[in-house]
Amino acid sequence: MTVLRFILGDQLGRGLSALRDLAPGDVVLMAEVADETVYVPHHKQKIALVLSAMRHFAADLAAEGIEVDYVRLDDPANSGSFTGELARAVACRRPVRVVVTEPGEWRVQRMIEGWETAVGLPVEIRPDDRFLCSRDRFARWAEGRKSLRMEFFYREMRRETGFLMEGGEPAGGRWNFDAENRKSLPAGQRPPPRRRFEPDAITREVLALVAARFPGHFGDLEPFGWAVTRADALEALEHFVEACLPLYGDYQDAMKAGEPFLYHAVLSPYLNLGLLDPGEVCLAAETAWRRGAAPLNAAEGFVRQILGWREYVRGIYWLRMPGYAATNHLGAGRPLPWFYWSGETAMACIAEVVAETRRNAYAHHIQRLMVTGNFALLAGLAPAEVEAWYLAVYADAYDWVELPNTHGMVLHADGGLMASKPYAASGAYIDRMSDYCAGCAYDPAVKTGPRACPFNLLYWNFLMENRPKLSANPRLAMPYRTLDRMTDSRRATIRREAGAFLAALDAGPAAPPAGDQLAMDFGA
Ligand code: FAD
Ligand code: DLZ
Ligand code: SF4
Repeated sequence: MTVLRFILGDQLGRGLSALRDLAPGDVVLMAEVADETVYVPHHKQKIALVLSAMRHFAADLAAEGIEVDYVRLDDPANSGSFTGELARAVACRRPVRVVVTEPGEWRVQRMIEGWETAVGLPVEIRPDDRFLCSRDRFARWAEGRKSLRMEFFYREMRRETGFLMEGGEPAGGRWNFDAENRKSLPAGQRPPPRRRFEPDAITREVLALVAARFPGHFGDLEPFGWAVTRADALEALEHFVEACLPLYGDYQDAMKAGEPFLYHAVLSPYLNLGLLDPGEVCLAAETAWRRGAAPLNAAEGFVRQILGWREYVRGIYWLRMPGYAATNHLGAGRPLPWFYWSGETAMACIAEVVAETRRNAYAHHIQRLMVTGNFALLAGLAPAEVEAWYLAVYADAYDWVELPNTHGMVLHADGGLMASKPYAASGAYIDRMSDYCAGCAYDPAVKTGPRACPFNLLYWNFLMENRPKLSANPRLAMPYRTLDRMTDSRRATIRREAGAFLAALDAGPAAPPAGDQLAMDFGA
């Protein structure tokens, strides 16, 4: 009476719903499949991280005496797809039924819904309860609300979970300490070095596989220092809480050339793979605050990201998919410029963020939102192309979390479901929060002319171009008033220069040179 339990690559927790009630004779199936490695040209470190973490998790299960069918990417019999591997395992093991945990992507959910027909067996899809808010709970919260603002969801989650609550009230008497969390990093302040994990024999084998099989994918494969086991991910959490959390809040929005991690957690890949649990991570931050090892603005700022934003974006994804991805409120359609992959641009901020992304498969939130994201919004880049880029280049990228952040928060393509106004900003914001501008060919203080920061030109151009859709937004009243105070000739100059910049962008490479491996991965 074998039950086949199919565990996907981002479901690597022993408490996973599909692993509960495991009985003798049951078989766990895990499969490295070509389809999952190429549906976008994932960063090489991301593929290595997923495959190595899968292999370590499978080894841990086997060490417990659990029967594991593990299919490697280079197995000659590997069919290359989840459905194909399930069919092979069913033919070989002859189970009575299949158990899975709901996946993190709509694309895979659709696939799983076809499995009963594909293999002729009952397929039980269990809820993924590794989140603090279930899909149903979020739908109940959203029901009947005109506006789905994260802030209100977050407060309800604080009350419900009790994190950072005291006697039914938020600790410190406030729900939100964001106003204290916008400092720029003082010159000379050096954030602590990050904990890196030396690749073991399993990881080294995976690194060789990835180097041989995905040479044209984006990103540097080595040095590779990610944790690939729960034990190491817990060590990374401990290091963050001790060394970084105390200043996490203060410098949450800061950016500094050469300091890609600052005081951020760098834990999202582990949370998303299932190596860490969001509840234990929030608890670690709360405990640090309660024992006086971190201030409240830091602990609250951190808990808000996980209990608030992370749960909220997942809720939005499952509430609104599949239609969500197809909206394009601002009608944006410009192809993604090639410099998103190459980093070859005179805009120092973008060059820096792309270079760090290539090196680390990581950029922190403000870099994603206010540099590459802000540019994509202002330049009217096509949502689907921007989303494919974000899904490919970061080690933590999965559709359920990447899509709402990009489509909703960055590109305003959902018409304001997630964010009450577009996160559009001129060069002054980037200059205030970073040191990027000091090394740039452009000047953030210059508004027009050859030295004008493109973010300045594009910001005002964006407001003019989207006036019919945005000018009634009360949160944009001030910039529209400023725009209206400009002379006609100034507005015309901005339109002309922004138009020339965008025309040059369109004339530049949008795709890699012919014959380039990345071009082949894109089917170009
Ligand atoms: P910290 O800043 O230290 O935050 C702590 C944790 O909070 C993170 O580990 C993460 O789990 C969670 N978190 C913080 N902000 C968000 C958010 N907006 N949405 C969801 N969780 C959040 N995050 C992903 O995990 N995967 C993605 O594919 C992803 N794509 C993004 C795309 C864009 C355009 C933007 C603007 C943000 C995206 N984020 C994504 C959210 C956020 O940028 C990352 O979670 C964060 O940078 C991860 O680094 P960290 O662990 O150092 O985070
Ligand atoms: C991201 C990824 C990659 C690169 N490779 C695999 C794989 O070979 N096998 C697997 O089970 N999962 C992989 N994943 C993660 C899946 O893409 C992820 O589980 C689904 O997209 C559902 O979120
Ligand atoms: Fe970026 Fe403009 Fe600053 Fe250059 S001047 S780094 S383009 S914000």
